[in-house]
Amino acid sequence: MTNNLYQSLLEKLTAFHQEQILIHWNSLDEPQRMQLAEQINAIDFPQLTRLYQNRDRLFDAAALAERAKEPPAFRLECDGNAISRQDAIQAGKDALASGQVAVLVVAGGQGTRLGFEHPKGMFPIAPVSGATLFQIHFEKVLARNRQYGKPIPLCVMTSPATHEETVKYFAENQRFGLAESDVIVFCQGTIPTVSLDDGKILLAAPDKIALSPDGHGGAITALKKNGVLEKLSACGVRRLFYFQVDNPLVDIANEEFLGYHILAESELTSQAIRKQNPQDRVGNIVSVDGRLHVIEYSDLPDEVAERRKPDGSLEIWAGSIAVHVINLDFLQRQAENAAATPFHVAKKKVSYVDARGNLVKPSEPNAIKFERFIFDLLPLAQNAAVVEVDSSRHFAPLKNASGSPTDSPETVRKQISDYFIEWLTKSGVTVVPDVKVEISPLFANSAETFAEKVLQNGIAAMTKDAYFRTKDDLVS
Ligand code: UD2
Repeated sequence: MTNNLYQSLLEKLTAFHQEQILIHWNSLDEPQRMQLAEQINAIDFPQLTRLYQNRDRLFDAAALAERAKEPPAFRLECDGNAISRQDAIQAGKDALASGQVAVLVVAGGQGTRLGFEHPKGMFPIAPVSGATLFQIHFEKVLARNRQYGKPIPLCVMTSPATHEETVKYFAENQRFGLAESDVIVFCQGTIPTVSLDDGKILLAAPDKIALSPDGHGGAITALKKNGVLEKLSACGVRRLFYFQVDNPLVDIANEEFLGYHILAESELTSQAIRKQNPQDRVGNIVSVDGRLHVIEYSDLPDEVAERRKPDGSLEIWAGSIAVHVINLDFLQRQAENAAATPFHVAKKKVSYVDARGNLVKPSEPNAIKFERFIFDLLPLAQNAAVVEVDSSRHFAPLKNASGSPTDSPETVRKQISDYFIEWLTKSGVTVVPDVKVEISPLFANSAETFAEKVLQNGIAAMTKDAYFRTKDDLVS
């Protein structure tokens, strides 16, 4: 029986020059052989072969960059926007009040740079309470949910590396108050990791293929495959608010942002921050021949990044912070079009088991991981739009380990605290230096609601660290 299995697998693999996968077959027991066979049968070999053969021309960022112009956008300091701020806010409120909005957070990444052994969303980041990224996001959704009296489904995309622990964490914490039916956790797909030199699929163990998540663009197929699009559509959802797990300052389901998207009749709208420096580590939203694209910071040539307008400001100013609103019907269409978004190549150091069964830990990049990016949907979207937001109020990405000068736990905590101190000072409260402040979204989810509460309770100064979660906390 397993001899037949071996023969049929060998035949399949030989056709694609991947027979090395079976090199340890004789030393495997029955269950291990079955596991390996299952993994082999799940691989799209023609696709993988095509990807490796075309690895140098899958995505031509240089050609895009040459023709890149600044994108049209709803700017922060501009009276000439085609849609007024008030109209946008009203349209966003209407969409939330009629239950048209769901939320998607991508949480499949492993936080390697952060040096954290668990799913990144479990990292304790709040400056006073120590709440995790997940808790902060869940409470923001719950706060919107209460504000509009409508459930806002929260979809969480995990990867095989983060799925089980994430599911367990949500259950242990009763989903931070969200109803079970409103939290949809689904796992993204994977793709084999291949050797940089010859495209051979690497083995993570004698009975295991080295697989890596297929990028956040994998959300498009995973949402469909797991029945999430269908489920959301059946609940009347029409727009998906998308963000990354590592940004605790994201203003989830912000009304104004949703409203611009709706009134501009856009299928995909992205938030942008004004870049401070040409080399800022964010994607660059650009316009090429009338379509929007994102060019990663690592792919934008310096001479393009440094181009200036006559007033001295950067021409390629729009930094993507990976916050988007995407129409559900647009996603449905793209999910049916397997070739909708291109794959990108990431050259990485990947440990593997060699022909003798030894684990090799390379010191130089030895492997290719193929990934899809959600923002490659931009050029396909009708009326794609860009909305500028203030970086200090919307973006505090947690990327690097403690002690790093930027995007580290310490810098992110300070940014969160500074953000809330601004709410206090705007409300007329004096905050003494070095005090840390945190405001739970369940207490107030905007500076305006916070100011109302301060007014009602009369509070003059903050002299020690404060965490506002219930009205009893409004005592200085
Ligand atoms: C991302 C963006 C960059 C900028 C920046 C803002 C890309 C390629 N670049 O850079 O343009 O917007 O974020 O912070 O996206 N993820 C998955 N599955 C995967 C891969 C990633 O869920 O297979 C999630 C991951 O959990 C994280 C997010 O996607 O929430 C971004 O991944 P990253 O940290 O690798 O991206 P980064 O920081 O290079």
